Amino acid sequence: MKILHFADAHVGITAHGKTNTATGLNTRIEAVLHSLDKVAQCAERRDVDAILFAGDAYRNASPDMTSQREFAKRVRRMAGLAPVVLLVGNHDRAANMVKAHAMSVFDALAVDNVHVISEPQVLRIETKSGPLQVAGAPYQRAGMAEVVTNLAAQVRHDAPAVLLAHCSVGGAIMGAGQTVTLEQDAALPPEALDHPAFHYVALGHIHKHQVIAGSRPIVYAGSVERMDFGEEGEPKCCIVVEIGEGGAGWQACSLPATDFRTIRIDVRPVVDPQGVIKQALRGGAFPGEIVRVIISCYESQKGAIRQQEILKRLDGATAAYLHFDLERVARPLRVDAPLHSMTPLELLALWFAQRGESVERTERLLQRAAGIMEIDPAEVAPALAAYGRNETNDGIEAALVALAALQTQEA
Ligand SMILES: [Mn+2]
Repeated sequence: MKILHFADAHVGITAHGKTNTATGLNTRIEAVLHSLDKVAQCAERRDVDAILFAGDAYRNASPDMTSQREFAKRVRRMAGLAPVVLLVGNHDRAANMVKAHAMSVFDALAVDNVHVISEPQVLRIETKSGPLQVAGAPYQRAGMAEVVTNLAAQVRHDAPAVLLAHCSVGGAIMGAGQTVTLEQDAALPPEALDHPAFHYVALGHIHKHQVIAGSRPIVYAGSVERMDFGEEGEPKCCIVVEIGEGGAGWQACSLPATDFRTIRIDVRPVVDPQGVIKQALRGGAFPGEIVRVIISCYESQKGAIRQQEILKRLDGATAAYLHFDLERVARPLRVDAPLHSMTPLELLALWFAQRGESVERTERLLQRAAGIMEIDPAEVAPALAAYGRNETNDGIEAALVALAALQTQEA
Protein backbone atom coordinates (compact mmCIF):
# COMPACT_ATOMS: atom_id res chain seq x y z
CA MET A 1 0.00 0.00 0.00
CA LYS A 2 1.28 3.42 -0.99
CA ILE A 3 0.54 6.53 1.04
CA LEU A 4 1.41 10.16 0.45
CA HIS A 5 2.21 12.16 3.59
CA PHE A 6 2.55 15.94 3.64
CA ALA A 7 2.20 18.67 6.27
CA ASP A 8 2.24 22.34 7.20
CA ALA A 9 0.83 24.07 4.13
CA HIS A 10 0.12 27.37 5.89
CA VAL A 11 -1.82 28.83 2.98
CA GLY A 12 -2.31 32.53 3.66
CA ILE A 13 1.10 33.48 4.97
CA THR A 14 2.04 36.61 3.04
CA ALA A 15 5.20 37.76 4.83
CA HIS A 16 7.92 38.80 2.37
CA GLY A 17 5.49 38.58 -0.55
CA LYS A 18 3.90 41.08 -2.87
CA THR A 19 0.70 41.09 -4.86
CA ASN A 20 0.93 39.46 -8.25
CA THR A 21 -1.14 41.94 -10.26
CA ALA A 22 -1.95 39.30 -12.87
CA THR A 23 -3.64 36.96 -10.36
CA GLY A 24 -4.42 39.24 -7.43
CA LEU A 25 -2.72 36.71 -5.18
CA ASN A 26 0.21 37.32 -2.88
CA THR A 27 3.38 35.74 -4.29
CA ARG A 28 3.96 33.83 -1.05
CA ILE A 29 0.49 32.26 -1.22
CA GLU A 30 1.14 31.39 -4.85
CA ALA A 31 4.41 29.70 -3.94
CA VAL A 32 2.65 27.52 -1.35
CA LEU A 33 -0.14 26.68 -3.81
CA HIS A 34 2.46 25.76 -6.41
CA SER A 35 4.01 23.34 -3.90
CA LEU A 36 0.57 21.87 -3.13
CA ASP A 37 0.06 21.34 -6.86
CA LYS A 38 3.34 19.42 -6.88
CA VAL A 39 2.14 17.32 -3.94
CA ALA A 40 -0.97 16.40 -5.95
CA GLN A 41 1.19 15.67 -8.99
CA CYS A 42 3.40 13.41 -6.90
CA ALA A 43 0.33 11.56 -5.58
CA GLU A 44 -0.88 11.07 -9.12
CA ARG A 45 2.45 10.00 -10.56
CA ARG A 46 3.11 7.53 -7.75
CA ASP A 47 -0.47 6.27 -7.89
CA VAL A 48 -0.88 6.35 -4.10
CA ASP A 49 -3.73 4.65 -2.22
CA ALA A 50 -4.26 7.37 0.38
CA ILE A 51 -3.18 10.95 1.06
CA LEU A 52 -2.54 12.07 4.63
CA PHE A 53 -2.17 15.71 5.64
CA ALA A 54 -0.55 16.15 9.06
CA GLY A 55 -2.01 19.54 9.94
CA ASP A 56 -1.70 23.33 9.67
CA ALA A 57 -3.57 24.04 6.47
CA TYR A 58 -3.66 27.79 6.90
CA ARG A 59 -1.92 30.70 8.52
CA ASN A 60 -4.44 30.65 11.35
CA ALA A 61 -7.90 29.38 12.27
CA SER A 62 -9.65 32.22 10.39
CA PRO A 63 -8.32 31.85 6.86
CA ASP A 64 -9.41 34.38 4.25
CA MET A 65 -11.84 33.16 1.59
CA THR A 66 -9.24 33.19 -1.18
CA SER A 67 -6.90 30.94 0.81
CA GLN A 68 -9.83 28.63 1.54
CA ARG A 69 -10.89 28.46 -2.08
CA GLU A 70 -7.37 27.71 -3.28
CA PHE A 71 -6.68 25.08 -0.60
CA ALA A 72 -10.06 23.47 -1.32
CA LYS A 73 -9.19 23.20 -5.03
CA ARG A 74 -6.07 21.22 -4.16
CA VAL A 75 -7.95 18.99 -1.71
CA ARG A 76 -10.56 18.30 -4.37
CA ARG A 77 -7.89 17.38 -6.88
CA MET A 78 -6.25 15.03 -4.36
CA ALA A 79 -9.60 13.48 -3.40
CA GLY A 80 -10.06 12.63 -7.06
CA LEU A 81 -6.95 10.47 -6.82
CA ALA A 82 -7.34 8.74 -3.43
CA PRO A 83 -9.01 9.16 -0.03
CA VAL A 84 -7.67 12.25 1.74
CA VAL A 85 -7.34 12.60 5.52
CA LEU A 86 -6.97 16.13 6.93
CA LEU A 87 -5.66 16.43 10.48
CA VAL A 88 -6.22 19.55 12.59
CA GLY A 89 -3.01 21.32 13.59
CA ASN A 90 -2.52 24.09 16.11
CA HIS A 91 -2.93 26.77 13.45
CA ASP A 92 -6.25 25.25 12.36
CA ARG A 93 -7.74 25.00 15.83
CA ALA A 94 -10.31 27.54 16.93
CA ALA A 95 -9.87 29.35 20.22
CA ASN A 96 -12.61 27.24 21.80
CA MET A 97 -13.99 23.82 20.99
CA VAL A 98 -17.51 25.08 20.20
CA LYS A 99 -16.28 27.10 17.26
CA ALA A 100 -15.37 25.65 13.91
CA HIS A 101 -11.77 24.85 13.12
CA ALA A 102 -10.28 25.93 9.81
CA MET A 103 -11.17 22.66 8.04
CA SER A 104 -14.66 22.18 9.50
CA VAL A 105 -16.27 23.04 6.18
CA PHE A 106 -14.99 19.83 4.58
CA ASP A 107 -16.75 17.90 7.33
CA ALA A 108 -19.94 19.95 7.19
CA LEU A 109 -20.28 19.38 3.45
CA ALA A 110 -19.29 15.70 3.81
CA VAL A 111 -16.99 16.09 0.83
CA ASP A 112 -16.54 12.83 -1.03
CA ASN A 113 -13.31 10.99 -0.23
CA VAL A 114 -12.25 13.62 2.33
CA HIS A 115 -12.01 12.80 6.05
CA VAL A 116 -11.30 15.37 8.73
CA ILE A 117 -9.78 14.40 12.07
CA SER A 118 -10.38 17.00 14.75
CA GLU A 119 -10.59 14.63 17.75
CA PRO A 120 -8.31 11.67 18.47
CA GLN A 121 -9.71 8.66 16.59
CA VAL A 122 -8.77 5.65 14.52
CA LEU A 123 -10.26 6.05 11.10
CA ARG A 124 -10.63 2.98 8.91
CA ILE A 125 -10.69 3.93 5.24
CA GLU A 126 -11.13 1.80 2.18
CA THR A 127 -8.45 2.24 -0.46
CA LYS A 128 -7.94 0.57 -3.82
CA SER A 129 -5.35 -1.66 -2.13
CA GLY A 130 -7.53 -2.59 0.84
CA PRO A 131 -8.33 -1.03 4.21
CA LEU A 132 -6.00 1.44 5.94
CA GLN A 133 -6.16 2.49 9.58
CA VAL A 134 -5.29 6.10 10.28
CA ALA A 135 -4.84 6.86 13.96
CA GLY A 136 -5.22 10.62 14.11
CA ALA A 137 -3.83 12.73 16.93
CA PRO A 138 -4.71 16.39 16.28
CA TYR A 139 -2.65 19.02 18.02
CA GLN A 140 -3.18 19.44 21.72
CA ARG A 141 -0.97 21.29 24.13
CA ALA A 142 -0.41 18.42 26.55
CA GLY A 143 -1.35 14.79 27.14
CA MET A 144 -0.33 13.64 23.69
CA ALA A 145 1.48 10.54 24.97
CA GLU A 146 -1.78 9.17 26.50
CA VAL A 147 -3.64 9.98 23.29
CA VAL A 148 -1.14 7.93 21.28
CA THR A 149 -1.32 5.00 23.72
CA ASN A 150 -5.12 5.01 23.53
CA LEU A 151 -5.08 5.12 19.75
CA ALA A 152 -2.55 2.30 19.57
CA ALA A 153 -4.90 0.15 21.70
CA GLN A 154 -7.70 0.68 19.18
CA VAL A 155 -5.65 -0.39 16.16
CA ARG A 156 -6.43 -3.84 14.74
CA HIS A 157 -3.90 -6.19 13.28
CA ASP A 158 -5.75 -6.93 10.05
CA ALA A 159 -4.69 -3.85 8.07
CA PRO A 160 -1.80 -1.39 7.77
CA ALA A 161 -1.85 1.32 10.42
CA VAL A 162 -0.40 4.80 10.36
CA LEU A 163 -0.21 7.27 13.22
CA LEU A 164 -0.96 10.77 11.93
CA ALA A 165 -0.01 13.37 14.53
CA HIS A 166 0.58 17.09 14.87
CA CYS A 167 3.04 17.62 17.69
CA SER A 168 6.57 18.44 18.83
CA VAL A 169 8.95 15.60 19.55
CA GLY A 170 11.89 15.90 21.92
CA GLY A 171 15.21 16.14 20.15
CA ALA A 172 13.71 17.28 16.84
CA ILE A 173 15.59 20.03 15.07
CA MET A 174 13.68 23.18 14.24
CA GLY A 175 14.42 26.24 12.18
CA ALA A 176 15.32 29.50 13.91
CA GLY A 177 11.94 31.11 13.24
CA GLN A 178 9.89 28.34 14.79
CA THR A 179 11.67 28.04 18.11
CA VAL A 180 9.59 30.64 19.90
CA THR A 181 6.16 29.27 18.98
CA LEU A 182 7.15 25.68 19.69
CA GLU A 183 8.60 26.36 23.11
CA GLN A 184 5.11 26.39 24.61
CA ASP A 185 4.45 22.81 23.54
CA ALA A 186 5.20 19.90 25.76
CA ALA A 187 7.51 17.94 23.45
CA LEU A 188 6.64 14.28 23.27
CA PRO A 189 9.39 11.77 24.07
CA PRO A 190 10.18 9.92 20.80
CA GLU A 191 9.47 6.55 22.49
CA ALA A 192 5.84 7.59 22.92
CA LEU A 193 5.40 7.54 19.14
CA ASP A 194 7.44 4.41 18.49
CA HIS A 195 4.57 2.01 19.07
CA PRO A 196 4.48 -1.48 17.48
CA ALA A 197 0.82 -0.93 16.52
CA PHE A 198 1.93 1.48 13.78
CA HIS A 199 3.78 0.76 10.58
CA TYR A 200 4.59 4.40 9.98
CA VAL A 201 4.31 7.64 11.96
CA ALA A 202 3.38 10.68 9.86
CA LEU A 203 4.15 13.91 11.67
CA GLY A 204 3.37 17.56 11.17
CA HIS A 205 4.17 20.75 13.10
CA ILE A 206 7.94 21.11 12.80
CA HIS A 207 8.76 22.70 9.47
CA LYS A 208 12.11 21.02 8.97
CA HIS A 209 11.81 17.65 7.27
CA GLN A 210 13.51 15.03 9.44
CA VAL A 211 13.40 11.48 10.68
CA ILE A 212 13.08 10.70 14.38
CA ALA A 213 15.08 7.68 15.53
CA GLY A 214 12.94 4.65 16.30
CA SER A 215 12.22 1.09 15.26
CA ARG A 216 9.76 2.20 12.54
CA PRO A 217 9.84 5.27 10.29
CA ILE A 218 8.82 8.35 12.32
CA VAL A 219 8.93 11.20 9.85
CA TYR A 220 8.28 14.92 9.79
CA ALA A 221 7.35 15.71 6.19
CA GLY A 222 8.17 19.35 6.91
CA SER A 223 6.39 22.37 5.47
CA VAL A 224 5.54 22.31 1.76
CA GLU A 225 7.38 25.60 1.19
CA ARG A 226 9.92 27.67 3.11
CA MET A 227 7.95 30.00 5.34
CA ASP A 228 10.66 32.29 6.62
CA PHE A 229 14.38 32.94 6.94
CA GLY A 230 14.41 30.28 9.66
CA GLU A 231 13.89 27.72 6.87
CA GLU A 232 16.61 29.14 4.65
CA GLY A 233 18.42 26.35 2.84
CA GLU A 234 16.04 23.61 4.01
CA PRO A 235 14.97 21.26 1.21
CA LYS A 236 11.20 20.84 1.01
CA CYS A 237 9.34 17.62 0.24
CA CYS A 238 6.36 15.38 0.66
CA ILE A 239 6.76 11.70 1.55
CA VAL A 240 5.72 8.61 -0.34
CA VAL A 241 5.36 5.70 2.09
CA GLU A 242 5.13 2.10 1.02
CA ILE A 243 3.81 -0.42 3.52
CA GLY A 244 4.44 -4.07 2.73
CA GLU A 245 4.93 -7.40 4.47
CA GLY A 246 8.25 -6.38 5.97
CA GLY A 247 7.10 -3.00 7.31
CA ALA A 248 7.20 0.49 5.87
CA GLY A 249 9.71 2.23 3.64
CA TRP A 250 9.56 5.82 2.48
CA GLN A 251 10.97 8.24 -0.05
CA ALA A 252 11.04 12.02 -0.12
CA CYS A 253 9.52 13.66 -3.19
CA SER A 254 11.09 17.09 -3.47
CA LEU A 255 9.00 20.24 -3.75
CA PRO A 256 9.89 23.63 -5.20
CA ALA A 257 10.99 26.16 -2.58
CA THR A 258 11.60 29.90 -2.65
CA ASP A 259 15.18 30.94 -2.04
CA PHE A 260 15.67 32.80 1.20
CA ARG A 261 19.16 34.25 1.35
CA THR A 262 21.03 35.93 4.18
CA ILE A 263 24.17 37.84 3.28
CA ARG A 264 26.31 38.89 6.23
CA ILE A 265 28.88 41.59 5.70
CA ASP A 266 31.22 42.65 8.47
CA VAL A 267 32.55 46.13 7.83
CA ARG A 268 33.94 46.77 11.29
CA PRO A 269 37.54 46.37 10.22
CA VAL A 270 37.23 48.53 7.08
CA VAL A 271 37.54 52.21 6.22
CA ASP A 272 35.20 52.23 3.21
CA PRO A 273 32.15 50.23 4.30
CA GLN A 274 30.09 51.30 1.29
CA GLY A 275 32.74 50.05 -1.12
CA VAL A 276 33.07 46.75 0.71
CA ILE A 277 29.28 46.22 0.76
CA LYS A 278 28.99 47.02 -2.95
CA GLN A 279 31.81 44.62 -3.69
CA ALA A 280 30.16 41.87 -1.62
CA LEU A 281 26.88 42.27 -3.51
CA ARG A 282 28.52 42.56 -6.91
CA GLY A 283 27.04 40.32 -9.57
CA GLY A 284 24.04 39.28 -7.47
CA ALA A 285 20.66 39.91 -9.10
CA PHE A 286 18.67 37.56 -6.82
CA PRO A 287 15.63 37.20 -9.09
CA GLY A 288 12.65 35.73 -7.25
CA GLU A 289 14.63 35.44 -4.04
CA ILE A 290 13.91 36.86 -0.60
CA VAL A 291 17.11 38.49 0.52
CA ARG A 292 18.35 40.12 3.67
CA VAL A 293 21.68 41.80 4.07
CA ILE A 294 22.98 42.01 7.61
CA ILE A 295 25.77 44.52 8.07
CA SER A 296 27.91 44.33 11.16
CA CYS A 297 29.33 47.76 11.85
CA TYR A 298 30.11 50.28 14.50
CA GLU A 299 27.43 52.81 15.24
CA SER A 300 29.78 55.52 13.99
CA GLN A 301 30.06 53.83 10.59
CA LYS A 302 26.33 53.65 9.95
CA GLY A 303 26.08 57.22 8.74
CA ALA A 304 28.57 56.48 5.96
CA ILE A 305 26.45 53.62 4.61
CA ARG A 306 24.03 54.70 1.88
CA GLN A 307 21.10 52.34 2.35
CA GLN A 308 19.11 53.26 -0.77
CA GLU A 309 22.12 52.54 -2.95
CA ILE A 310 22.49 49.09 -1.36
CA LEU A 311 18.80 48.28 -1.69
CA LYS A 312 18.99 49.24 -5.37
CA ARG A 313 21.54 46.45 -5.81
CA LEU A 314 18.90 44.02 -4.53
CA ASP A 315 16.31 45.22 -7.04
CA GLY A 316 15.81 41.81 -8.65
CA ALA A 317 14.72 40.18 -5.38
CA THR A 318 11.05 39.67 -4.54
CA ALA A 319 11.75 41.20 -1.15
CA ALA A 320 14.95 42.72 0.17
CA TYR A 321 15.91 43.90 3.63
CA LEU A 322 18.84 45.71 5.08
CA HIS A 323 19.60 45.15 8.75
CA PHE A 324 22.33 46.58 10.90
CA ASP A 325 24.02 44.64 13.61
CA LEU A 326 25.42 47.58 15.51
CA GLU A 327 28.31 47.34 17.84
CA ARG A 328 28.06 50.17 20.29
CA VAL A 329 31.24 51.41 21.81
CA ALA A 330 29.89 52.68 25.06
CA ARG A 331 32.92 52.85 27.23
CA PRO A 332 33.48 56.26 28.81
CA LEU A 333 35.86 58.68 27.21
CA ARG A 334 39.19 59.23 28.89
CA VAL A 335 41.64 60.61 26.39
CA ASP A 336 44.73 62.35 27.53
CA ALA A 337 46.07 63.02 24.05
CA PRO A 338 44.28 64.27 20.94
CA LEU A 339 43.78 61.36 18.60
CA HIS A 340 45.35 63.00 15.60
CA SER A 341 48.56 63.30 17.53
CA MET A 342 48.66 59.56 18.30
CA THR A 343 51.01 57.31 16.38
CA PRO A 344 49.67 54.45 14.23
CA LEU A 345 50.96 51.97 16.81
CA GLU A 346 49.12 53.77 19.62
CA LEU A 347 45.92 53.76 17.58
CA LEU A 348 46.39 50.08 16.87
CA ALA A 349 46.89 49.40 20.55
CA LEU A 350 43.58 51.14 21.21
CA TRP A 351 41.89 49.21 18.44
CA PHE A 352 43.02 45.86 19.81
CA ALA A 353 41.95 46.90 23.30
CA GLN A 354 38.48 47.65 21.93
CA ARG A 355 38.41 44.29 20.19
CA GLY A 356 39.06 42.63 23.51
CA GLU A 357 42.52 41.30 22.66
CA SER A 358 44.74 40.58 25.64
CA VAL A 359 47.60 42.93 26.32
CA GLU A 360 50.07 40.10 25.59
CA ARG A 361 48.56 39.40 22.20
CA THR A 362 48.31 43.13 21.49
CA GLU A 363 52.01 43.46 22.13
CA ARG A 364 52.78 40.65 19.70
CA LEU A 365 50.46 42.17 17.09
CA LEU A 366 52.08 45.58 17.52
CA GLN A 367 55.50 44.05 17.03
CA ARG A 368 54.31 42.45 13.85
CA ALA A 369 52.65 45.69 12.74
CA ALA A 370 55.84 47.60 13.43
CA GLY A 371 57.68 45.17 11.18
CA ILE A 372 55.19 45.61 8.36
CA MET A 373 55.04 49.38 8.70
CA GLU A 374 58.81 49.62 9.06
CA ILE A 375 58.54 51.32 12.43
CA ASP A 376 61.28 51.03 15.03
CA PRO A 377 60.30 48.08 17.32
CA ALA A 378 61.37 50.22 20.27
CA GLU A 379 58.13 52.21 19.77
CA VAL A 380 55.97 49.22 20.62
CA ALA A 381 56.45 49.48 24.40
CA PRO A 382 55.40 53.16 24.72
CA ALA A 383 52.53 52.63 22.24
CA LEU A 384 51.18 49.88 24.50
CA ALA A 385 50.36 52.58 27.03
CA ALA A 386 47.42 53.48 24.80
CA TYR A 387 46.02 49.97 25.39
CA GLY A 388 44.81 50.94 28.82
CA ARG A 389 43.06 54.04 27.52
CA ASN A 390 39.36 53.97 26.85
CA GLU A 391 38.11 55.41 23.63
CA THR A 392 35.11 56.82 21.83
CA ASN A 393 33.77 56.04 18.41
CA ASP A 394 36.02 58.74 16.98
CA GLY A 395 38.97 56.89 18.36
CA ILE A 396 37.78 53.73 16.73
CA GLU A 397 37.51 55.49 13.40
CA ALA A 398 41.01 56.81 13.71
CA ALA A 399 42.17 53.34 14.62
CA LEU A 400 40.35 52.01 11.55
CA VAL A 401 42.32 54.40 9.36
CA ALA A 402 45.55 53.21 10.88
CA LEU A 403 44.52 49.61 10.43
CA ALA A 404 43.54 50.21 6.82
CA ALA A 405 46.96 51.73 6.17
CA LEU A 406 48.46 48.61 7.70
CA GLN A 407 46.33 46.31 5.54
CA THR A 408 47.32 48.23 2.40
CA GLN A 409 50.97 47.78 3.24
CA GLU A 410 50.45 44.12 4.01
CA ALA A 411 48.89 43.61 0.59
MN1 LIG B 1 1.86 23.47 13.77
